[in-house]
Amino acid sequence: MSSTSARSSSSEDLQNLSPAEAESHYFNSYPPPKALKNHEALARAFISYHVESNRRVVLVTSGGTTVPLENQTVRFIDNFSAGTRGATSAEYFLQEGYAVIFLHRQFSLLPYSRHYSHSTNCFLDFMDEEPAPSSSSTTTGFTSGGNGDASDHGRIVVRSEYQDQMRSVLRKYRYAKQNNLLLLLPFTTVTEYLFELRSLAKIMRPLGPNALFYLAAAVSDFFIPRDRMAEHKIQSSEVPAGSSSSKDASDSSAIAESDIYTGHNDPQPPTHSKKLIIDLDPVPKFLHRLVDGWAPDGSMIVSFKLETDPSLLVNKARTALQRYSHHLVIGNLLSTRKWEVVFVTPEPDGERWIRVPKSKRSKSISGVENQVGLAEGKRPGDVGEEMVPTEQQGHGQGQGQVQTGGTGAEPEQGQGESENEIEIESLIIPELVKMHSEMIAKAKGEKKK
Ligand code: PAZ
Repeated sequence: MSSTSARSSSSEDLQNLSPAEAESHYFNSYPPPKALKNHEALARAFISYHVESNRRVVLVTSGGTTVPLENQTVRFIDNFSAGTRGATSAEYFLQEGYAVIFLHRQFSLLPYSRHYSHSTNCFLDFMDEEPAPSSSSTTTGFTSGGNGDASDHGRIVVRSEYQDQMRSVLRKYRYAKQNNLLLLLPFTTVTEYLFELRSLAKIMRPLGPNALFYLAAAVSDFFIPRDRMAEHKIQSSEVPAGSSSSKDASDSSAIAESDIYTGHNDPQPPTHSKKLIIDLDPVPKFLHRLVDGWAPDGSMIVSFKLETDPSLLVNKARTALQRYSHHLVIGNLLSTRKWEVVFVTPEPDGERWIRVPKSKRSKSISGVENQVGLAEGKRPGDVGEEMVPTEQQGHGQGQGQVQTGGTGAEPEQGQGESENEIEIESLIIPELVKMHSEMIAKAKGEKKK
Protein backbone atom coordinates (compact mmCIF):
# COMPACT_ATOMS: atom_id res chain seq x y z
CA MET A 1 0.00 0.00 0.00
CA SER A 2 1.47 3.35 -0.94
CA SER A 3 0.44 6.95 -1.31
CA THR A 4 3.02 7.63 -4.01
CA SER A 5 0.40 8.50 -6.61
CA ALA A 6 -1.00 11.25 -4.37
CA ARG A 7 2.31 13.10 -4.10
CA SER A 8 3.03 16.39 -5.77
CA SER A 9 6.61 15.36 -6.57
CA SER A 10 7.53 11.73 -6.33
CA SER A 11 10.87 10.58 -4.96
CA GLU A 12 11.61 9.16 -8.44
CA ASP A 13 11.18 12.65 -9.98
CA LEU A 14 13.47 14.13 -7.34
CA GLN A 15 16.15 11.54 -7.96
CA ASN A 16 16.48 12.88 -11.52
CA LEU A 17 17.33 16.39 -10.36
CA SER A 18 20.90 17.67 -10.45
CA PRO A 19 22.45 18.20 -6.98
CA ALA A 20 21.94 21.96 -7.30
CA GLU A 21 18.28 21.52 -8.35
CA ALA A 22 17.68 19.05 -5.53
CA GLU A 23 19.13 21.60 -3.14
CA SER A 24 16.84 24.41 -4.21
CA HIS A 25 13.83 22.09 -4.30
CA TYR A 26 14.49 20.91 -0.75
CA PHE A 27 15.37 24.21 0.85
CA ASN A 28 12.54 26.07 -0.88
CA SER A 29 10.05 23.56 0.50
CA TYR A 30 10.69 24.48 4.15
CA PRO A 31 10.74 27.64 6.15
CA PRO A 32 14.21 28.13 7.64
CA PRO A 33 14.48 27.12 11.32
CA LYS A 34 13.52 29.93 13.71
CA ALA A 35 16.98 29.93 15.31
CA LEU A 36 18.89 30.07 12.02
CA LYS A 37 19.37 33.86 11.79
CA ASN A 38 20.67 34.01 15.35
CA HIS A 39 22.95 31.01 14.80
CA GLU A 40 24.30 32.58 11.61
CA ALA A 41 25.11 35.82 13.43
CA LEU A 42 26.89 33.91 16.22
CA ALA A 43 28.81 31.81 13.71
CA ARG A 44 29.88 34.85 11.67
CA ALA A 45 31.31 36.54 14.74
CA PHE A 46 33.01 33.31 15.85
CA ILE A 47 34.57 32.68 12.45
CA SER A 48 35.86 36.20 11.93
CA TYR A 49 37.41 36.12 15.41
CA HIS A 50 39.32 32.94 14.55
CA VAL A 51 40.18 33.93 10.97
CA GLU A 52 41.82 36.96 12.52
CA SER A 53 44.12 34.76 14.63
CA ASN A 54 44.64 32.18 11.86
CA ARG A 55 43.23 29.44 14.10
CA ARG A 56 41.85 26.22 12.70
CA VAL A 57 38.11 25.71 13.15
CA VAL A 58 36.30 22.39 13.10
CA LEU A 59 32.56 21.98 12.64
CA VAL A 60 31.59 18.92 14.66
CA THR A 61 28.09 17.59 14.05
CA SER A 62 26.71 15.39 16.79
CA GLY A 63 23.70 13.40 17.94
CA GLY A 64 20.67 12.07 16.11
CA THR A 65 18.06 13.92 14.09
CA THR A 66 14.31 13.64 14.52
CA VAL A 67 11.87 13.02 11.70
CA PRO A 68 8.52 14.58 12.60
CA LEU A 69 5.35 12.74 11.62
CA GLU A 70 3.14 15.82 11.98
CA ASN A 71 3.74 19.47 11.20
CA GLN A 72 2.52 20.40 14.66
CA THR A 73 4.72 17.67 16.00
CA VAL A 74 3.53 15.28 18.66
CA ARG A 75 5.24 12.19 17.33
CA PHE A 76 8.55 11.73 15.60
CA ILE A 77 11.02 9.04 14.57
CA ASP A 78 14.40 9.21 16.22
CA ASN A 79 17.63 7.23 16.45
CA PHE A 80 19.95 5.93 19.11
CA SER A 81 22.74 8.50 19.02
CA ALA A 82 23.39 10.25 22.32
CA GLY A 83 26.17 12.36 20.84
CA THR A 84 29.02 10.69 22.70
CA ARG A 85 31.30 10.59 19.66
CA GLY A 86 30.70 14.24 18.81
CA ALA A 87 30.98 15.61 22.34
CA THR A 88 34.09 13.59 23.14
CA SER A 89 35.75 14.46 19.83
CA ALA A 90 35.06 18.15 20.38
CA GLU A 91 37.07 18.02 23.62
CA TYR A 92 40.05 16.45 21.88
CA PHE A 93 39.89 18.98 19.05
CA LEU A 94 39.95 21.78 21.63
CA GLN A 95 42.92 20.09 23.26
CA GLU A 96 44.62 20.14 19.86
CA GLY A 97 44.17 23.90 19.63
CA TYR A 98 41.14 24.00 17.33
CA ALA A 99 38.14 26.24 17.81
CA VAL A 100 34.97 24.13 17.65
CA ILE A 101 31.51 24.82 16.29
CA PHE A 102 29.45 22.12 17.94
CA LEU A 103 26.29 21.58 15.89
CA HIS A 104 24.36 19.16 18.05
CA ARG A 105 21.00 17.64 18.55
CA GLN A 106 19.36 19.58 21.37
CA PHE A 107 19.68 17.79 24.75
CA SER A 108 22.32 15.37 23.46
CA LEU A 109 25.69 15.21 25.21
CA LEU A 110 27.85 18.33 25.26
CA PRO A 111 31.64 18.66 25.52
CA TYR A 112 32.77 18.72 29.16
CA SER A 113 29.33 18.58 30.74
CA ARG A 114 28.97 15.09 29.22
CA HIS A 115 31.04 13.83 32.16
CA TYR A 116 28.23 14.83 34.53
CA SER A 117 25.01 14.53 32.64
CA HIS A 118 22.25 12.15 31.70
CA SER A 119 21.22 9.25 33.87
CA THR A 120 24.47 7.29 33.73
CA ASN A 121 26.51 10.23 35.05
CA CYS A 122 23.95 12.14 37.05
CA PHE A 123 25.66 15.28 38.39
CA LEU A 124 23.96 14.91 41.76
CA ASP A 125 25.94 11.74 42.38
CA PHE A 126 29.10 13.82 42.29
CA MET A 127 27.87 16.24 44.98
CA ASP A 128 27.71 16.21 48.72
CA GLU A 129 26.56 18.50 51.48
CA GLU A 130 29.12 19.53 54.06
CA PRO A 131 28.18 19.49 57.71
CA ALA A 132 26.22 22.63 58.65
CA PRO A 133 28.44 25.24 60.33
CA SER A 134 26.33 25.28 63.50
CA SER A 135 25.98 21.52 63.78
CA SER A 136 28.63 18.90 64.33
CA SER A 137 26.59 16.14 62.70
CA THR A 138 26.85 15.46 58.96
CA THR A 139 23.69 16.25 57.06
CA THR A 140 23.26 13.89 54.18
CA GLY A 141 19.50 13.39 54.23
CA PHE A 142 16.60 15.81 53.81
CA THR A 143 16.43 18.90 55.96
CA SER A 144 13.11 19.22 57.75
CA GLY A 145 10.56 21.80 56.71
CA GLY A 146 11.11 22.43 52.96
CA ASN A 147 13.85 25.07 52.58
CA GLY A 148 14.73 24.48 56.21
CA ASP A 149 16.51 26.85 58.47
CA ALA A 150 19.75 28.38 57.12
CA SER A 151 21.55 27.21 60.25
CA ASP A 152 21.19 23.59 59.15
CA HIS A 153 22.49 24.29 55.61
CA GLY A 154 25.87 22.84 54.78
CA ARG A 155 27.79 24.00 51.69
CA ILE A 156 27.27 21.89 48.58
CA VAL A 157 30.60 20.49 47.46
CA VAL A 158 32.06 18.02 44.99
CA ARG A 159 32.74 14.70 46.67
CA SER A 160 36.40 14.30 47.49
CA GLU A 161 36.96 11.31 45.18
CA TYR A 162 35.83 13.36 42.16
CA GLN A 163 37.73 16.60 42.95
CA ASP A 164 40.70 15.99 40.68
CA GLN A 165 38.75 14.82 37.68
CA MET A 166 36.17 17.59 38.00
CA ARG A 167 38.82 20.28 38.48
CA SER A 168 40.51 19.13 35.29
CA VAL A 169 37.26 19.11 33.31
CA LEU A 170 36.17 22.44 34.76
CA ARG A 171 39.45 24.13 33.89
CA LYS A 172 39.30 22.95 30.31
CA TYR A 173 35.67 24.03 30.01
CA ARG A 174 36.39 27.47 31.43
CA TYR A 175 39.44 27.86 29.21
CA ALA A 176 37.34 27.07 26.12
CA LYS A 177 34.64 29.52 27.17
CA GLN A 178 36.92 32.35 28.22
CA ASN A 179 38.86 32.11 24.97
CA ASN A 180 35.79 31.93 22.77
CA LEU A 181 36.83 28.51 21.46
CA LEU A 182 33.52 26.67 21.61
CA LEU A 183 30.27 27.62 19.93
CA LEU A 184 27.28 25.42 20.79
CA LEU A 185 24.47 25.41 18.23
CA PRO A 186 21.48 23.08 18.71
CA PHE A 187 19.07 21.57 16.17
CA THR A 188 16.30 19.00 16.47
CA THR A 189 14.91 17.82 13.14
CA VAL A 190 16.71 16.55 10.09
CA THR A 191 15.58 19.61 8.15
CA GLU A 192 16.91 21.99 10.78
CA TYR A 193 20.20 20.10 10.69
CA LEU A 194 20.49 20.50 6.91
CA PHE A 195 19.68 24.22 6.98
CA GLU A 196 22.26 24.76 9.71
CA LEU A 197 24.94 22.72 7.95
CA ARG A 198 24.50 24.63 4.71
CA SER A 199 24.64 28.04 6.37
CA LEU A 200 27.58 27.23 8.60
CA ALA A 201 29.63 25.77 5.75
CA LYS A 202 29.14 28.96 3.72
CA ILE A 203 29.96 31.17 6.69
CA MET A 204 33.17 29.17 7.19
CA ARG A 205 34.49 30.05 3.72
CA PRO A 206 36.94 32.72 4.88
CA LEU A 207 38.77 29.97 6.79
CA GLY A 208 39.86 28.22 3.59
CA PRO A 209 42.05 25.18 4.37
CA ASN A 210 41.90 25.96 8.11
CA ALA A 211 38.34 24.60 8.12
CA LEU A 212 37.59 21.00 9.00
CA PHE A 213 34.21 19.26 8.83
CA TYR A 214 33.72 16.31 11.18
CA LEU A 215 30.29 14.93 10.43
CA ALA A 216 29.57 12.54 13.29
CA ALA A 217 25.83 13.20 13.62
CA ALA A 218 23.54 10.25 12.91
CA VAL A 219 21.40 11.93 10.27
CA SER A 220 18.18 10.18 9.39
CA ASP A 221 18.12 8.57 5.95
CA PHE A 222 14.31 8.71 5.67
CA PHE A 223 11.71 11.36 6.29
CA ILE A 224 8.22 12.55 5.38
CA PRO A 225 8.44 15.43 2.91
CA ARG A 226 6.49 18.53 3.82
CA ASP A 227 3.90 18.14 1.07
CA ARG A 228 2.80 14.81 2.58
CA MET A 229 2.99 15.70 6.22
CA ALA A 230 -0.16 15.82 8.35
CA GLU A 231 -0.73 19.22 9.91
CA HIS A 232 -2.29 17.93 13.13
CA LYS A 233 -1.69 15.04 15.46
CA ILE A 234 -2.42 11.80 13.61
CA GLN A 235 -5.53 10.32 15.17
CA SER A 236 -5.45 6.82 16.60
CA SER A 237 -9.23 6.53 17.05
CA GLU A 238 -12.35 7.70 15.23
CA VAL A 239 -12.61 11.47 14.97
CA PRO A 240 -16.20 12.67 15.64
CA ALA A 241 -17.92 13.33 12.28
CA GLY A 242 -18.15 17.01 11.40
CA SER A 243 -15.30 18.15 13.65
CA SER A 244 -12.64 20.27 12.02
CA SER A 245 -10.10 17.54 12.68
CA SER A 246 -12.18 14.97 10.83
CA LYS A 247 -12.35 17.30 7.82
CA ASP A 248 -8.68 17.99 8.08
CA ALA A 249 -7.91 14.29 8.13
CA SER A 250 -10.16 13.39 5.20
CA ASP A 251 -9.07 16.37 3.06
CA SER A 252 -5.43 15.78 3.71
CA SER A 253 -3.28 14.12 1.10
CA ALA A 254 -0.71 13.70 3.86
CA ILE A 255 -2.02 10.37 5.12
CA ALA A 256 -4.21 8.71 2.52
CA GLU A 257 -7.27 6.77 3.75
CA SER A 258 -5.71 3.68 2.26
CA ASP A 259 -2.67 4.10 4.44
CA ILE A 260 -4.66 4.03 7.65
CA TYR A 261 -6.51 0.83 8.27
CA THR A 262 -7.84 -1.22 11.10
CA GLY A 263 -6.08 -4.44 12.00
CA HIS A 264 -8.59 -6.55 10.08
CA ASN A 265 -6.28 -9.57 10.10
CA ASP A 266 -6.08 -9.62 13.85
CA PRO A 267 -8.17 -12.40 15.40
CA GLN A 268 -9.79 -9.80 17.66
CA PRO A 269 -9.72 -6.47 15.82
CA PRO A 270 -9.29 -3.60 18.25
CA THR A 271 -12.35 -1.38 18.27
CA HIS A 272 -10.66 1.99 18.48
CA SER A 273 -7.03 1.93 17.49
CA LYS A 274 -5.87 1.82 13.90
CA LYS A 275 -2.62 0.72 12.44
CA LEU A 276 -0.57 3.42 10.87
CA ILE A 277 1.57 2.73 7.84
CA ILE A 278 4.29 5.32 7.55
CA ASP A 279 5.62 5.88 4.05
CA LEU A 280 9.01 7.58 4.15
CA ASP A 281 11.08 9.11 1.36
CA PRO A 282 14.87 9.14 1.29
CA VAL A 283 16.39 12.30 2.73
CA PRO A 284 18.27 14.01 -0.11
CA LYS A 285 22.03 13.55 0.23
CA PHE A 286 23.76 16.90 0.41
CA LEU A 287 27.34 15.75 0.95
CA HIS A 288 27.91 16.48 -2.76
CA ARG A 289 26.82 20.03 -2.23
CA LEU A 290 28.96 20.40 0.86
CA VAL A 291 32.02 19.13 -0.99
CA ASP A 292 31.44 20.96 -4.29
CA GLY A 293 29.66 24.09 -3.25
CA TRP A 294 29.12 25.07 0.36
CA ALA A 295 32.43 24.30 2.08
CA PRO A 296 35.51 26.52 1.90
CA ASP A 297 38.04 25.80 -0.87
CA GLY A 298 40.78 23.56 0.44
CA SER A 299 38.89 22.55 3.59
CA MET A 300 38.97 18.98 4.85
CA ILE A 301 35.74 16.96 4.99
CA VAL A 302 35.36 13.86 7.13
CA SER A 303 32.13 11.87 7.23
CA PHE A 304 31.16 8.85 9.31
CA LYS A 305 29.54 5.61 8.23
CA LEU A 306 27.70 3.46 10.73
CA GLU A 307 26.77 -0.16 10.04
CA THR A 308 25.64 -3.11 12.13
CA ASP A 309 26.72 -5.86 9.71
CA PRO A 310 30.53 -6.26 9.86
CA SER A 311 30.67 -7.63 6.31
CA LEU A 312 29.28 -4.35 4.90
CA LEU A 313 31.21 -1.72 6.77
CA VAL A 314 34.38 -1.22 4.75
CA ASN A 315 32.65 -1.46 1.37
CA LYS A 316 29.96 0.98 2.38
CA ALA A 317 32.55 3.42 3.68
CA ARG A 318 34.55 3.13 0.45
CA THR A 319 31.44 3.60 -1.69
CA ALA A 320 30.57 6.77 0.23
CA LEU A 321 34.07 8.12 -0.30
CA GLN A 322 33.94 7.40 -4.03
CA ARG A 323 30.46 8.87 -4.38
CA TYR A 324 31.19 12.17 -2.68
CA SER A 325 34.92 12.54 -3.39
CA HIS A 326 35.76 13.98 0.01
CA HIS A 327 38.80 13.18 2.12
CA LEU A 328 37.99 10.55 4.69
CA VAL A 329 35.20 8.26 5.80
CA ILE A 330 35.43 6.93 9.32
CA GLY A 331 33.57 3.63 9.49
CA ASN A 332 32.24 2.17 12.71
CA LEU A 333 30.02 -0.67 13.85
CA LEU A 334 27.25 -0.01 16.32
CA SER A 335 28.48 -2.81 18.58
CA THR A 336 32.19 -1.86 18.63
CA ARG A 337 32.16 1.88 17.95
CA LYS A 338 33.73 2.76 21.30
CA TRP A 339 36.75 0.52 20.68
CA GLU A 340 37.53 0.50 16.96
CA VAL A 341 37.00 2.56 13.81
CA VAL A 342 38.35 2.29 10.30
CA PHE A 343 39.78 5.23 8.34
CA VAL A 344 38.98 4.86 4.65
CA THR A 345 40.91 7.26 2.40
CA PRO A 346 41.18 7.58 -1.42
CA GLU A 347 44.61 5.90 -1.69
CA PRO A 348 44.56 2.34 -3.09
CA ASP A 349 45.60 0.90 0.29
CA GLY A 350 43.56 3.46 2.19
CA GLU A 351 42.08 1.33 4.96
CA ARG A 352 43.47 1.81 8.46
CA TRP A 353 42.08 0.50 11.71
CA ILE A 354 42.32 2.42 14.92
CA ARG A 355 41.70 0.40 18.06
CA VAL A 356 41.78 0.79 21.77
CA PRO A 357 43.81 -2.13 23.16
CA LYS A 358 41.80 -4.62 25.12
CA SER A 359 43.03 -3.67 28.56
CA LYS A 360 42.18 -0.01 27.94
CA ARG A 361 38.67 -0.44 26.60
CA SER A 362 35.86 1.43 28.32
CA LYS A 363 32.92 -0.55 29.62
CA SER A 364 29.93 -0.38 27.34
CA ILE A 365 26.53 -1.89 28.04
CA SER A 366 25.55 -1.92 24.38
CA GLY A 367 28.98 -2.97 23.09
CA VAL A 368 29.90 -6.51 22.03
CA GLU A 369 33.62 -7.03 22.57
CA ASN A 370 33.96 -10.26 20.64
CA GLN A 371 32.87 -8.41 17.49
CA VAL A 372 36.03 -6.28 17.55
CA GLY A 373 38.01 -7.19 14.45
CA LEU A 374 35.16 -8.86 12.54
CA ALA A 375 34.71 -6.04 10.04
CA GLU A 376 38.41 -6.34 9.20
CA GLY A 377 37.96 -10.02 8.55
CA LYS A 378 39.57 -11.20 11.78
CA ARG A 379 38.17 -14.03 13.84
CA PRO A 380 36.23 -13.21 17.02
CA GLY A 381 38.60 -12.40 19.88
CA ASP A 382 41.67 -12.12 17.60
CA VAL A 383 42.29 -8.49 18.36
CA GLY A 384 43.94 -7.81 21.68
CA GLU A 385 46.78 -5.74 23.03
CA GLU A 386 49.05 -5.36 20.04
CA MET A 387 49.99 -1.74 19.41
CA VAL A 388 52.21 0.25 17.16
CA PRO A 389 53.03 3.69 18.50
CA THR A 390 52.69 6.72 16.29
CA GLU A 391 54.55 9.96 16.75
CA GLN A 392 52.98 12.90 18.58
CA GLN A 393 51.04 15.00 16.14
CA GLY A 394 49.64 18.32 15.21
CA HIS A 395 50.09 21.77 16.56
CA GLY A 396 48.55 20.78 19.87
CA GLN A 397 49.16 18.00 22.32
CA GLY A 398 48.33 14.76 20.49
CA GLN A 399 48.42 11.78 22.79
CA GLY A 400 47.02 8.88 20.87
CA GLN A 401 48.42 5.83 19.25
CA VAL A 402 47.14 3.81 16.40
CA GLN A 403 46.82 0.11 16.19
CA THR A 404 47.94 -1.27 12.90
CA GLY A 405 48.96 -4.74 14.04
CA GLY A 406 52.29 -5.96 15.47
CA THR A 407 53.59 -5.24 18.96
CA GLY A 408 54.66 -2.06 20.63
CA ALA A 409 54.35 0.29 23.55
CA GLU A 410 51.20 0.90 25.54
CA PRO A 411 49.42 4.17 24.82
CA GLU A 412 49.50 7.15 27.09
CA GLN A 413 46.51 7.90 29.22
CA GLY A 414 43.58 9.51 27.43
CA GLN A 415 40.67 11.10 29.20
CA GLY A 416 38.68 7.99 29.92
CA GLU A 417 36.25 7.84 32.79
CA SER A 418 38.36 5.40 34.76
CA GLU A 419 42.12 5.61 35.12
CA ASN A 420 43.00 2.70 32.91
CA GLU A 421 40.54 3.40 30.11
CA ILE A 422 41.13 5.45 27.04
CA GLU A 423 38.53 6.94 24.78
CA ILE A 424 38.91 6.06 21.13
CA GLU A 425 38.50 9.73 20.22
CA SER A 426 41.86 10.36 21.92
CA LEU A 427 43.33 8.21 19.13
CA ILE A 428 41.14 9.43 16.27
CA ILE A 429 41.58 13.17 16.67
CA PRO A 430 45.41 13.36 16.65
CA GLU A 431 45.39 11.25 13.47
CA LEU A 432 42.95 13.65 11.86
CA VAL A 433 44.93 16.66 12.96
CA LYS A 434 47.95 15.16 11.28
CA MET A 435 46.05 14.62 8.04
CA HIS A 436 44.60 18.13 8.23
CA SER A 437 48.09 19.59 8.81
CA GLU A 438 49.33 17.81 5.69
CA MET A 439 46.44 19.22 3.66
CA ILE A 440 47.08 22.73 4.94
CA ALA A 441 50.79 22.45 4.15
CA LYS A 442 49.94 21.25 0.65
CA ALA A 443 47.50 24.11 0.11
CA LYS A 444 50.12 26.62 1.26
CA GLY A 445 52.69 25.04 -1.06
CA GLU A 446 50.32 25.30 -3.99
CA LYS A 447 49.57 28.92 -3.19
CA LYS A 448 53.29 29.79 -3.26
CA LYS A 449 53.78 28.27 -6.73
O1 PAZ B 1 26.40 9.28 19.37
P1 PAZ B 1 27.14 8.02 19.55
O2 PAZ B 1 28.53 8.25 20.08
O3 PAZ B 1 26.40 7.02 20.34
O4 PAZ B 1 27.32 7.35 18.10
C1 PAZ B 1 28.21 7.89 17.17
C2 PAZ B 1 27.82 7.48 15.74
C3 PAZ B 1 27.81 5.99 15.61
C4 PAZ B 1 26.44 8.06 15.42
C5 PAZ B 1 28.88 8.10 14.78
O5 PAZ B 1 30.13 7.57 15.06
C6 PAZ B 1 28.50 7.83 13.33
O6 PAZ B 1 28.83 6.82 12.77
N1 PAZ B 1 27.80 8.76 12.69
C7 PAZ B 1 27.32 8.66 11.32
C8 PAZ B 1 26.19 7.67 11.22
C9 PAZ B 1 25.78 7.43 9.79
O7 PAZ B 1 25.12 8.32 9.26
O8 PAZ B 1 26.10 6.39 9.17
